[in-house]
Amino acid sequence: MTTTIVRAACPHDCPDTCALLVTVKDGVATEVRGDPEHPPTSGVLCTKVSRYTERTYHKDRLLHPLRRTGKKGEGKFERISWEEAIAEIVQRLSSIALRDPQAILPYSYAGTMGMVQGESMAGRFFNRLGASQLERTICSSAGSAGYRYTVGARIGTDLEQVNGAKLILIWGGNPIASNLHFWTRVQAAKRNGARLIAIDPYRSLTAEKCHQHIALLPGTDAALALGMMHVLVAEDLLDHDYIARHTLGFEQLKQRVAEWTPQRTAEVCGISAAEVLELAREYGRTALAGEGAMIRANYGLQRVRGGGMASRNVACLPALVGAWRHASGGIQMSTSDTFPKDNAALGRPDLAVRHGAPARIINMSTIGDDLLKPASAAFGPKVEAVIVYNANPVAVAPESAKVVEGFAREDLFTVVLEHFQTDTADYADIVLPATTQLEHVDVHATYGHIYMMANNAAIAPLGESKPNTEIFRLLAAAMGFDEDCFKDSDDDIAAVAFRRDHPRSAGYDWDALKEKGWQRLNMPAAPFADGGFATPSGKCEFYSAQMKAAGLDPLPDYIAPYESVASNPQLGAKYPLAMISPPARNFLNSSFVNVQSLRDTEGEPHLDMHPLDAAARGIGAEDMVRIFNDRGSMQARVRVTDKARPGLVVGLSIWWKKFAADGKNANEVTSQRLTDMGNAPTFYDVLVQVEKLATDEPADASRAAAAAAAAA
Ligand SMILES: Nc1nc2c(c(=O)[nH]1)N[C@H]1C(S)=C(S)[C@@H](COP(=O)(O)OP(=O)(O)OC[C@H]3O[C@@H](n4cnc5c(=O)[nH]c(N)nc54)[C@H](O)[C@@H]3O)O[C@H]1N2
Ligand SMILES: Nc1nc2c(c(=O)[nH]1)N[C@H]1C(S)=C(S)[C@@H](COP(=O)(O)OP(=O)(O)OC[C@H]3O[C@@H](n4cnc5c(=O)[nH]c(N)nc54)[C@H](O)[C@@H]3O)O[C@H]1N2
Ligand code: SF4
Ligand SMILES: [Mo]
Repeated sequence: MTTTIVRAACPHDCPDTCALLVTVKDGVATEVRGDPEHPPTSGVLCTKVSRYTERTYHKDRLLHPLRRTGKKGEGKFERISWEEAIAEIVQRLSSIALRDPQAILPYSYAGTMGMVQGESMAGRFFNRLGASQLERTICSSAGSAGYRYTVGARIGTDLEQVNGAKLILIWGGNPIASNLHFWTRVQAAKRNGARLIAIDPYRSLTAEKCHQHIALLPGTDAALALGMMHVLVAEDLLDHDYIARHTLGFEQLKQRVAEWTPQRTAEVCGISAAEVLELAREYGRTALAGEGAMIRANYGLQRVRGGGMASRNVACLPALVGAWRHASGGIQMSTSDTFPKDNAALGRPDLAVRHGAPARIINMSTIGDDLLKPASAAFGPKVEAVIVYNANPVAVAPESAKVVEGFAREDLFTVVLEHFQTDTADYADIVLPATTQLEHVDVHATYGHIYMMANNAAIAPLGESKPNTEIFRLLAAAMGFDEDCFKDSDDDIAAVAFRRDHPRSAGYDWDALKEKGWQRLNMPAAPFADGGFATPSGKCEFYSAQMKAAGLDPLPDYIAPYESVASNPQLGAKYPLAMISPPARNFLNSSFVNVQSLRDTEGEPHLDMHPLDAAARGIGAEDMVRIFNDRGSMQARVRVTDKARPGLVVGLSIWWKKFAADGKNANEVTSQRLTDMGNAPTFYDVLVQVEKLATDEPADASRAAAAAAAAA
């Protein structure tokens, strides 16, 4: 028996991008562990990925290509060969491309965050084809836009410095579930005397363990930051030297925040004026005392109408109090832009230029509407084909009824590259089996730490599955694309992923990275201790000329949600409860929902509801309820709990629809309206009503039972 240990990287859409050690015995992966030597990972994995072999060797893994035999959505398929699959896809795509290649749309996100299995060969293929471009907005583009206007690039506090903080604001994030290795460091900081404050409408697992929890109304974070700035200015809790040397627009900011008294802020946020005052004082005093005052701003505050502005306002705070001076201060929203990726070499956007005008752009967050649009001068051609990889839009995209209607179109040709028969794969014409991270090569940047990460293939592909790259290589060859880049191996691609000529990744060497598994970027401990922001002015921009040019308010502002009782009383009268659907701990977006042990831990779709709201509707503990608005409805089992503040309901997500009693999930009620900047979705900007189901029987129990039996 031969046993080897292979160095790998977790592929999932999680800021931690852990370094993995995979034990392989006679060609079979038997264990996945965290690398004890990699500082961010420190030998620890989350529950999901420590069970990775369960997912890889799952009996439902797709192992050969399939062609649909039933109706769209029914999930009936027959086995076909790779030759048949490629020939059929190429025949369909070629005939559409003859008319207009822009009628073909790639749809992908971060099922794997690997740069090789992501937009490298796939990007080259769609660029060369002249297909529509996908605007990838579903997660972080609102916050990214707001942060970039202010700080210049998504660069922030180093994860490895968190231990030294004295005050940590966990703002719109639940790291125990979704950023575990940050939480480990928060615990270390707490042991050293740090105070932890969670800012979250919901008493999440994390908020429960902080010293203080500020339960503001969803979508009001921008106001809270304005109120804090008001107090910092009014009480002169300011780092005048840092402001003078490293910021732009302080005088205008001062005028703007004058109107945001603690009282007004408290009213908008649904909290007390004392909470606003104390938060600002504690933050300002800690930073001015030269101690680490850190903000971990996460995704919870971005998924509302004013999500970009909220992220911007929060990103202004560290510069006002000079918190950037301390390596354990500052703010981390994402570390993505720290990585000098070579996207031009990876996806070859230059190949698209041969078609003259740039291709039409479709926003992934409005896929529901866009699949239903007829051809028009403004829109361009009707979408006739969608190629889905690394994504599960039927479960994760907003306003699901529309998304389903779009994917159910008989005249739409859909190909899905997947590990499993997901809700989206049920609508495919052709399903292609993809390899998992244990079976292919990849290289990773991250969004929560600053190490480049390598993934070696640990085992051979299962069944007839192939890496995404290989699938696009086959398609390119069959389409007759003869550029050399379509012959690159996965190692060739990984070798050009980072720029060798950039100081942060100078001398990047794929062979060395593969052997070691990880390599820290060259970065100072405190990125903006002495200014040097990546904005046009080189300063932290309280006033942003770029925002003005984009038609936005150049100063921090508050943009109320589309849907809240205060901002839209008419809608609020009909649908008085705000609903959010943040990640469940044991799933990763919709990945892992089909892993039995993890689904057993989550149980079934739940809705957390405050006792007052439940009583007002005659809803008792554990009743089945229907959650609805004008867009749709879903069922869930209630948990009556004061974790949800009054007026708020919380449905942890993202369930596969086919595992729910009624075949639905939280995206039935979410909308396709976009954020103020970044064109991102507003998943947490939703009003609903909730009613008890007439009987305790789910509407379609047979469906859930059948799905459970099929998965068992
Ligand atoms: N286990 C697990 N880990 C994950 C994921 C997963 O699905 N499961 N998903 C991954 C992905 S794709 C992402 S983008 C990240 C997300 O990472 P996080 O942003 O940390 O996501 P959550 O853990 O849901 O934390 C969001 C918190 O924001 C709160 N919230 C909702 N609305 C508001 C609001 O208006 N204001 C404020 N202040 N808070 C609000 C929610 O109650 C929730 O507790 O996590 C990644 N990691
Ligand atoms: N209601 C609600 N909706 C949300 C959110 C929310 O909080 N609430 N969060 C949003 C966010 S932050 C995000 S990022 C999106 C996430 O949306 P997606 O990026 O679509 O994430 P997943 O649902 O995990 O689906 C990824 C799929 O990719 C597949 N996959 C993984 N690796 C590979 C591979 O190597 N090759 C191929 N071909 N397939 C692979 C997996 O099997 C999985 O089915 O969802 C969004 N939707
Ligand atoms: S999902 Fe996140 S915490 Fe879990 S192993 Fe992957 S990177 Fe680490
Ligand atoms: Mo995300």
